[in-house]
Amino acid sequence: MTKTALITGITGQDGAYLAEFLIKKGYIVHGMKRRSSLINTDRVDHLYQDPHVEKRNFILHYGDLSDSMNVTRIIQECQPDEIYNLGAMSHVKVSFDVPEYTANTDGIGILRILESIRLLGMVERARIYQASTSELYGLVSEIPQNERTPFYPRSPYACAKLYAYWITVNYRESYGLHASNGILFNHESPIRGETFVSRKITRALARIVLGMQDVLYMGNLSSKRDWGHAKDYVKAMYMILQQEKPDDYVIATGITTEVREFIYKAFSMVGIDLEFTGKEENERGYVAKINDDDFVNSVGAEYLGNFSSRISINPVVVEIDPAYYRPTEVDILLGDPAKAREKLGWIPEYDLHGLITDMVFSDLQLMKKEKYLRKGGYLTLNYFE
Ligand code: NDP
Ligand code: GDR
Repeated sequence: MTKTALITGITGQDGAYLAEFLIKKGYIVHGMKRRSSLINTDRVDHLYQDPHVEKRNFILHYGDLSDSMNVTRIIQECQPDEIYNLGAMSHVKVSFDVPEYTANTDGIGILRILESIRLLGMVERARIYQASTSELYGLVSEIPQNERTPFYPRSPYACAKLYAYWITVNYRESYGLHASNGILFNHESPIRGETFVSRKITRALARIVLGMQDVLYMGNLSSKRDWGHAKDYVKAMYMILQQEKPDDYVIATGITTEVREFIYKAFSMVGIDLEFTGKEENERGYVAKINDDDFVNSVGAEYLGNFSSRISINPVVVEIDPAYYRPTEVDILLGDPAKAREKLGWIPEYDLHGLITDMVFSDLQLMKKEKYLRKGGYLTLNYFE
């Protein structure tokens, strides 16, 4: 029997990887996409099928998690066996600017799905995955964090996700829904949103070595995150819904790294040794050494001369802009994935080195394309935050 899945947030990083993964498994995948003034389906363009094709296995529906009727109608139309609720205003810093919208989408969105399942009489049929987050641990009470670690959210985003976590548990316990939370720690990829820290770093690095940008402006360099690859993490989502009984799982690598160290590692991929001096707002990262062979092999011989002469005038490539600080910060996240390993058999394929390599080389390629376009007189975006 062909299974049908509905993914909210299908145009996002995880939605795109999950859709690809489920299609390979033979699923028919439906996705909720928002109407926007510019087309926002870049990440799933390779899966897109012309609506006039018969027997499509990838179908998009206009929708929004803040619209109850729309949520109910889409579920009724698709009759999904599995629902993955990935849709969210997912940027922690931005949630301080749009707290009410974040609460509505990230908190109440899943409630709309759960209630629809009851209303439509689909309790026995549909399994539900809620995209919960390590941000729930916030001001952590223990290290590492596991499924029993108490929550202490530190942002409007995390507060909204706290409601979503508990309402998912509550519907499971009250009505017997097969509803599970994946408590996923940070996961990144070459298609990560540009303003999350990992991608901001790898994009800026590519632009700096190609001579398209001078400095990377950062916020708090001392926070620590447990970073994995999104491709591994969407597999865990699927595995969670294949379990006979619904449950909640931490998905993490079990290794934590400072933001500063992430920057250092990314630059070292292209033969650049960075050193950091100064404290807090006065901290700077500068180029201490260029390993010419590594630079040439990774970036290209034609870029070395220009980069070296720029660095000889001003070697600073990382500076702090307090605008990127958050009103309340989550200092350290480190997950214990033992339960997922034992019960799901989930083991990630990528380590941090593999993740950073994937992202750095992908962004180098992307920025070379942009440079080429600019050279040809075409306009490209500046990606100001
Ligand atoms: P993205 O920000 O890349 O994607 C979010 C998706 O949600 C996009 O498709 C976006 O649409 C959609 N969306 C936003 N608002 C609404 C709305 N009101 N109604 C319907 N859809 C909406 O996030 P990720 O792919 O990284 O994350 C997926 C989920 O997992 C999110 O819920 C996130 O909070 C959670 N999470 C992510 C982690 C990570 O490290 N990536 C870790 C733990 C949890 P559009 O493209 O139009 O903006
Ligand atoms: P996070 O991811 O808040 O953990 O949420 P993000 O990459 O935004 O920040 C990670 C850490 O880096 C610090 N930081 C900066 N962050 C950004 N975005 N930009 C900067 O310039 C910068 N400088 C330092 C941050 O302060 C923070 O400590 C992500 C999202 O995907 C959530 O949706 C998800 O739930 C969690 O991961 C798990």
